[in-house]
Amino acid sequence: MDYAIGDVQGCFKTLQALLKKIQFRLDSDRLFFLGDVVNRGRNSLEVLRLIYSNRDNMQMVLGNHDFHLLVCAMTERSPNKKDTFQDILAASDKATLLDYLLERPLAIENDNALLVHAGVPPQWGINDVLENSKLVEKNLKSIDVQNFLSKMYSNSPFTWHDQLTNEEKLRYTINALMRMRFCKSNGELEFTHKNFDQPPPNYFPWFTHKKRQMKNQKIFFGHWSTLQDVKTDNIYPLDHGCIWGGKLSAFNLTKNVTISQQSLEH
Ligand SMILES: [Mn+2]
Repeated sequence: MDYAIGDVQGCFKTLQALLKKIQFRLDSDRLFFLGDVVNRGRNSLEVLRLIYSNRDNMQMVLGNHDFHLLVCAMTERSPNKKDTFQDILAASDKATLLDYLLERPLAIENDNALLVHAGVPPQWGINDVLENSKLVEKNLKSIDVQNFLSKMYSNSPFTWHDQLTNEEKLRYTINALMRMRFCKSNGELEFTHKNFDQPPPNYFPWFTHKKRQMKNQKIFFGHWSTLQDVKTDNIYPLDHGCIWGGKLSAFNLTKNVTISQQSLEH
């Protein structure tokens, strides 16, 4: 069986309970983590070690928290007060784990489903997603990765257009795929609002735009824990707020059912 799993955010205890609940088998099952496997929770190191040690059966896309960890570990930026990944920064296997994260993709295409952390801007089709992700992934694997990471931490550009510099295109790709919630129909981003029911004026949740390119393809994503009962075709939000006392969920991609575990972190 294949499963997509929402934002773990260091909730190792709940993750273990969820894997028990789905009767996860290393010899026959595969897990696809939707990013933000670390930070905010108590056991980021254990979660990342588990995924790394089972890397033949477990895959993940990068989320904004995973990316933030890389930036804090490899540039002059310091963790902020809410960050809880100091266990990774102090670990004896830190280099191995960070190298593993640097090699992760921003998007995974699996059997006509796309797995991504935050979403896909309305103006992009599958090829735009994969091609632009590849450019970011190439930089993450390059020898100049520290310099690259130090330039990627910014909200701009908010809109995509062909005249952007390569650096701007890389930043837009990272922000769209890892951080987006609301946007305009042309893909103009916004990072302040989080509540589904209170969109900023003239912005809408990225998956509700009528002319969205990827309407006919399933998209599994995390990042937006306040999404409740979304009834949009082909849209599968799987961050069910484990870190906030909600649930950690696994979607069985073979049987099309969601299995959830109540958070054990509080
Ligand atoms: Mn996120």
